[in-house]
Parts: sequence; structure tokens; C-alpha cells
Amino acid sequence: MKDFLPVTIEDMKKRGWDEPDFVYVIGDAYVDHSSFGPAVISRVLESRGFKVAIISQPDWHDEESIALFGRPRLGFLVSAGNMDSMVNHYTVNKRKRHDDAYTPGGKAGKRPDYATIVYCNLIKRKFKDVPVIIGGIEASLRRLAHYDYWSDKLRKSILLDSGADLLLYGMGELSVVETAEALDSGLKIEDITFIKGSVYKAREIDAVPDPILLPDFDELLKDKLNYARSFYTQYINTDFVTAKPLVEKYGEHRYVVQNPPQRPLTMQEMDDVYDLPYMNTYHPSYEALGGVPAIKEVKFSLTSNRDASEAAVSALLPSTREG
Ligand code: B12
Repeated sequence: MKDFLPVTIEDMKKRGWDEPDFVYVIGDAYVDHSSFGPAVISRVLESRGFKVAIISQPDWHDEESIALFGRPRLGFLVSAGNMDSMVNHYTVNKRKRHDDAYTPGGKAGKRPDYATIVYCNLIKRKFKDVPVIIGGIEASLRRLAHYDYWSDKLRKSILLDSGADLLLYGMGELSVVETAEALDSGLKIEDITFIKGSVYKAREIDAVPDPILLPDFDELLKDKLNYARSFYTQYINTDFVTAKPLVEKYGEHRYVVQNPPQRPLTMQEMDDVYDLPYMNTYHPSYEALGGVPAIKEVKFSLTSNRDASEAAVSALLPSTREG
């Protein structure tokens, strides 16, 4: 029978699990619909046999809020939600928004500013050596040094400020499964440096194949032109066929390395993602609070367009064409 993924220990016991493989911390309410990134990622992992429990909108003032399921066997997954938390909280004029379509009852204030950083710090304080993997739009767009409109400052890669171990950028279906399988096979998170569509921290870069060195963070701070140069290099390295690994240096022996993008899904893989057993609505515990407004416009929608450059993928993977 179809059901939501566990949000309480009782839900977990009902499924006969002693512990989850992954605890997924999200800044949004838990909506199990294929228009919502967290639902897609958790259902894809479930379809590969991984046990995923959900902690939605934890109280970031209380470390215990992310310890609900104890220590997960393989790691934490963290996402600010469907939108960057700052875009979610502020208008372009930097005024506070009064409502939040991704929170029960449309109430604002249920997640912190820079949610990915705050949740990861909370997790690392409570469970020092558990792998933390971040993804979704907030992490993706802040994966290397970036201009932060809200503070009007250049910020470091979110990997450094959050203390997370690995960042998966862009569409996460393939990368998250590869990462989960690598962890499950016993690899340490610091040795998982080979996943396409990932960004990781390194002390040395000798083993990075054919890297492009971006300007150091210090050079970016000194001159805006260096930032423009860095961005241009990043921009022309977004094609999964031709992109090279990019390296950004932060002082002595501190690097952030971006692997080339993950390939898009084939048409069959995409169809499989949308065939997963979503409940197609928000968790029933939100009913009394008025539901989650963001479901309204997508409840009966069909996803008509996602980046699946079938021709390019098929050319590289001829055996997947029959699907
Ligand atoms: C559909 C859509 C809408 C719909 C949303 C309908 C709904 N109720 O969900 C509507 C039209 C309402 C909308 C409105 C707005 N939107 Co809009 N929207 C989109 C759009 C086109 C697609 C989002 C989507 O559904 N993607 C499909 C899901 C499955 O993908 P995903 O969330 O990206 O998840 C994937 C990855 O991120 C990753 N992933 C996700 N989570 C995690 C977690 C982990 C651990 C890992 C490893 C990976 C991972 O894997 C997932 C699967 O591949 C995006 C642009 C885009 N192409 O992404 C903009 C976009 C999200 N919207 C944006 C904005 C700004 C808005 C508005 C604020 C606009 C405005 N000024 O009013 C409003 C706010 C809405 C609100 N009510 O609060 C921006 C957000 C920018 C940002 N930095 O956050 C985007 C990126 C467009 C843009 N480039 O400007 N939007």
C-alpha cells in the first residue's frame, strides 16, 4: 500500500525499520508530489532500496529537532526547500515576505535565513562524523564563491560555510543514488570525489584529472573582473559532455572542487522517476493547519518539460535507446 515516508519513530516502526539509512532535513513542509524536489529525491532513493526518513522544518534553535530518528546509518540529506531560503523570505526590495507557500497554512518564519547552512551546522554539532550531503537550488546556486544579493557580499562556497561533506548540484536523481551506493559499499564520504554533478572539499588537487583553476577566493575579493572571469569559466563548463573539473582555492591547502555536471536522464529514466508511488499531496498532519498552499497549482499538473536532452544522452548511451 502507498504511504508517506516516515516522519515519526512510530511511522518508522510500522515499516519494520530499526534505523533509517538517510534522514532528509527539508526547509519546506513535506509534500510528496513529483513537482517537489525532496519528494523526487526521497522516492528515487526508496526505489533503490534505501530507507529515508523525513524531518521537515525542524526548530533550528534546538539540536534535538534533527535527532528525532537518531543517527542515520549512511548520512543526512539537507535541502533548504524548493526555493532558496532568502528568495523565499524576502522580496527583491529586501522586504520580508508575509507568507510562505511551502509552509502549512502559508505561514512565514518556519525556516531560518540561509537554511542549508543553519541545518548543516546543527547536524554537525549533534552528530560530528555523520556524512552530510546537500542539494537543491540553494546549495546548487551557491556551490562556488558567489555574489549574495541579500548581504551585498561575495560569499564562499556553501560547502565551507555549512560544513557539509558533499554537494550535489543540478538534477539529483542519478548523483544521489551513486552517492548512496558508494556510502553503502563502505566508502568514506571524503573518498567520494568521483560523482558527476558533485562538489567536494580537498586539501590537495594532484588527483583531479585535467582541472581548470579558477581565480582564488582572495583574487575574487580584490577585483570584480576576476569574478567575471571566474563566472565565464564556470558558464562554459556546464555541458556534461565537454565540461572539465573546476578548482577554487581558499588559502593554503584548501580547495573546493566542482566535478563536471551529471548527465541528464534518458526518457525512460525520466518516466521511471514520475512513475514512483507519490502520494501527490502534502502530509496529512498539515490538514488542521490549512494544508500547504504550494500544492494548489500543481496538484493536477503534468510535468511537460525538464532538461532531458535525449539525443545527447542517447548518443553517449546507445544501449538505453530501446527504453
Ligand atoms: C514550477 C516553478 C514555479 C511554480 C511552482 C509551483 C509549485 N507550487 O511548486 C510557480 C509558478 C508557482 C513558481 C513561483 C515562483 N517561483 Co518558481 N520556478 C518553477 C520552476 C520552473 C520549476 C521548479 C520545479 O518544480 N522543478 C522540478 C523539481 C522536481 O526540481 P527541483 O526542485 O529543482 O529538484 C531537483 C534538484 O534541485 C535536486 N534536488 C532537490 N532537492 C535536493 C536535495 C538533495 C539532498 C539533493 C542531493 C538534490 C536535490 O534534485 C531534484 C530532482 O532533479 C523553477 C525553475 C527550474 N527550472 O527549476 C522556478 C524557480 C524555482 N522559481 C523561482 C522563483 C524566484 C519563484 C517566485 C519567487 C517568483 C516570484 N517573484 O513570485 C515564485 C514563488 C512561489 C511561491 N509561492 O512562494 C526561482 C527560484 C530562484 C532561487 N534562487 O530560489 C526559480 C529557480 C526560477 C529562476 N531561475 O528564477 N515557480
